[in-house]
Amino acid sequence: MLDGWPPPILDPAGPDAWAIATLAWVLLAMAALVLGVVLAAMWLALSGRPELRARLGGTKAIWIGGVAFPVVVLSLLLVYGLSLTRTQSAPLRGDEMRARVTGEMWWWRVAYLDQQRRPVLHDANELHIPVGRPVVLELESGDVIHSFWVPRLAGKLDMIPGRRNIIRIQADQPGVFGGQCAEYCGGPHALMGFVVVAHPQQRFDQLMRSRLARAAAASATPQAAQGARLFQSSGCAACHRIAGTPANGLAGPDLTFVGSRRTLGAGILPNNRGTMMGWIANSQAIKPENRMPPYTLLPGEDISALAEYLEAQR
Ligand code: HEC
Ligand SMILES: [Cu+2]
Repeated sequence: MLDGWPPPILDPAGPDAWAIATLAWVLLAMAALVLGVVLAAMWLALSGRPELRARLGGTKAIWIGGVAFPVVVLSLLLVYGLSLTRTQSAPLRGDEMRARVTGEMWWWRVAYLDQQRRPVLHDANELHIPVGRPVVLELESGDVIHSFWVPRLAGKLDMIPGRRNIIRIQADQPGVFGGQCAEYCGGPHALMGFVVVAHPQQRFDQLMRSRLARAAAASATPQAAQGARLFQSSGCAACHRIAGTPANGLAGPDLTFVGSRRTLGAGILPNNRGTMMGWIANSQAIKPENRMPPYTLLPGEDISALAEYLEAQR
């Protein structure tokens, strides 16, 4: 089973997700209570004593039960709901960690931003964050409307072409949190998953430092030289970028750190040598209609060399 996917929706691990889950339970409890009152009134109306039934049909009962009761209950719930979700519209502090996530058919482009909001590190389908700190995400779309949703960390927010929406997520414990595109975007939309990994601050800083260094250096993996050559000659490099190599395609996910990703195919497969080979050989059989062509004509040893090369990209 994949860590965190499909994501549970009522198991919050951060403040905004907690507010939403609490509100969901309170609304459910109130709805159940009102249903109970209505059923009891119905039962009395059908089989109560005659004078009670007469009173239930009177004008006063209608004003109280049909107008005053719903107005009071719904107003209280509205005020409670707004107070509970107040933090979600609180102003930003300005020093939060920032990243940009762009919805693509049917995967996610990820860029880590510096304090001036310039991209410093590119990745895909996976986001690393520090525990206990709010993280501001700039949500954009490269094609159609998608919706970003990591239910254990925050609510959902649409990614709209030509717009930049801001969502805040926060994890209060280390862990792996699954996400899912929540707006139908065609084809394999249901297979458009996402992964957020929350690390203790120190571990997170260490990871970012090593990734920044890796992104700046030329990649040197001699044992996979064959794979590196095939990556160019088979056309992979036209769609995929690997920092420090001539591969700089942008049509598909950045593969600079693909070997360390928890998943392949945007959150849907565990990442290992076998799934990597299967994906390269025929991703269409795994995720029908996705935008990577099948490579069923490549010999097995080439697929294997490519997989070895890519698993070493970390
Ligand atoms: C026409 C563009 C294109 C070409 C050519 C292409 N890919 Fe892809 N590739 C994609 C797209 C788009 C995705 C994302 C698919 C999805 O998840 O919807 C992808 C996904 C992947 C992934 C999974 C990445 C992840 O994090 O989920 C790997 C690995 C990969 N490609 C390797 C290769 C290799 C190796 C080759 C060459 C043999 C190749 N690709 C050729 C477009 C391409
Ligand atoms: Cu979608």
